[in-house]
Amino acid sequence: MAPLVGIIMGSDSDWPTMEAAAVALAEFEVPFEVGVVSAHRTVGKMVDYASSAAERGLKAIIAGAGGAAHLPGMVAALTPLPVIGVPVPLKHLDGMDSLLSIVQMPAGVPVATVSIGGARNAGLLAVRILGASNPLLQAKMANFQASLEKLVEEKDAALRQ
Ligand code: RP5
Repeated sequence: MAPLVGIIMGSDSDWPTMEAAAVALAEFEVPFEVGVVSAHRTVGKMVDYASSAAERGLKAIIAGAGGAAHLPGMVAALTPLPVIGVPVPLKHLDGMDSLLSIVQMPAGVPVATVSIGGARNAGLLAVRILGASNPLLQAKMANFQASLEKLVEEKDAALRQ
C-alpha cells in the first residue's frame, strides 16, 4: 500500500528515538515510509521531499531532529500537510535545545510538537489525524484508548490487593 505517513529524521542517529513512531503506525496498520532528510546537510532533498509530499499521497509527516532541530519547522513551511515534530534528545542539554527549536514556531506555520523523545505519541497523533476521515481507524483508536484505561484499572486493582 502507498504510504500515508512520512517519518523523516535529520540523521540515522535519530532512529533509536524515532523507531517508536514507526512501531505505533505499524500497530494500527497505517502504511508509512521512513527516511533521513537533513535540514542542514541535505537542503535540496528536504525541499523536494516536503514540497512533493502531499501530491505523493502522504497525509501527515512526522519529523524528528535533535539539537538545532530545524527540520520540522522547515518542512511545515514547505507543505500544507500536518507536521508532527519530535524533539530528539542528544548528549548535551537533555533535548531542551531540540524542544525549543521545534516548538516555538511563528504564527501561520504550525508544528504539532510532542514531548522530548515522544515519537510514540507522534505516531499515535498521526493515527488520530488519519482517523478523522477514516471511521475504521478512529474505532481502532477508541479501542486502544479503552485498553489503556483497562490496563490502569487492572494495575490499580493489583495494587489494592
Ligand atoms: C541533527 O543533528 C540530527 O537530527 C541529529 O539529531 C543531530 C546529530 O546528527 P549526527 O551528527 O548524529 O548525524 O540534525
